[in-house]
Amino acid sequence: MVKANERLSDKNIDSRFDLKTYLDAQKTIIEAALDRSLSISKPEKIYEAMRYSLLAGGKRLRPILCLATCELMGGTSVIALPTACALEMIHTMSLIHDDLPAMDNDDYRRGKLTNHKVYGDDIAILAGDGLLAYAFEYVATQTQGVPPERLIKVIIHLSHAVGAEGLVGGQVLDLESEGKTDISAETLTFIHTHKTGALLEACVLSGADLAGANREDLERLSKYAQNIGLAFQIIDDILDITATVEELGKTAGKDLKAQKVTYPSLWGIEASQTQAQQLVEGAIAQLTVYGEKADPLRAIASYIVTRKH
Ligand code: GRG
Repeated sequence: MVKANERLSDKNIDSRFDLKTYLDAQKTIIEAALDRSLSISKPEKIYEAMRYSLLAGGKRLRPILCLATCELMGGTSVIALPTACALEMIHTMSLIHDDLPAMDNDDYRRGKLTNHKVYGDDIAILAGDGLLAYAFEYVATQTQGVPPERLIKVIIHLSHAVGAEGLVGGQVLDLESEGKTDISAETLTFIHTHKTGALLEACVLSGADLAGANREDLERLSKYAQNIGLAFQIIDDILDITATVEELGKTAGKDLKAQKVTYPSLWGIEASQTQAQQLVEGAIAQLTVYGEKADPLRAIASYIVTRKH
């Protein structure tokens, strides 16, 4: 077990937990579940556009977090799988809309042409809308063996993460900040806790609530999620500078080109890396009480700062 004050390194996680094997196995389960979740119906074009982005790959970090937290809290992956898929549907819709010309305007995502480049802006908007609506339907209709009051909690977590207190609010402030050079670290953190952190927190809390977690567990897991959410975004900003197009599967160096204020532009790359590391250590400290059972969540936190894409 990693002690709260123990310095985090790849080595001490890898020595007792094979993260790659774990992530590969979870990804296989999630890819198959996503493929089953949405079949082609009429009108074919919209289903094809929805499936194009939903099945385009990606790390599947959000569903993996949901399954891992549910299991940590004594639940099974079976009860969490529909919610895990719904979280990936919501994440995918946010990527489709983010890539649109009216938003971040990108041609590539997950190593493929963006949805609007293949299907046009109109269908891409509707594909995102379709995925968003379907995510909620999917949770409500496909979850089995969970009391309805727990499902309502999940719906609240998902809707909170989507709305003005989550993705939408973060995106609005991000758009408003474009071209401004006087963005403070506080504003930047507001953007990212909403745009990135809220959905990651919803993954963890939904998984926990499906398993019937108590208030103390939810508080610990919430802090864990907030820390990894911010660390995730700091690393995202660093990778935008240091990683290649091939590694990222999307345009690299975009922030610099757009003269966007980011964590590395405020603090420098090294200080940003240190900050992300400290956040992950703080996240891992929340897991101490769970012993080795929490190794998957520890390893996921460690992966967030060591990832290359
Ligand atoms: C939710 C109604 C509604 C609208 C969406 C466009 C928008 C509003 C919000 C933007 C949200 C966004 C794109 C945030 C960035 C989050 C982020 C860091 C994405 C990259 O996540 P990864 O690295 O991607 O996990 P993969 O491809 O691995 O899944």
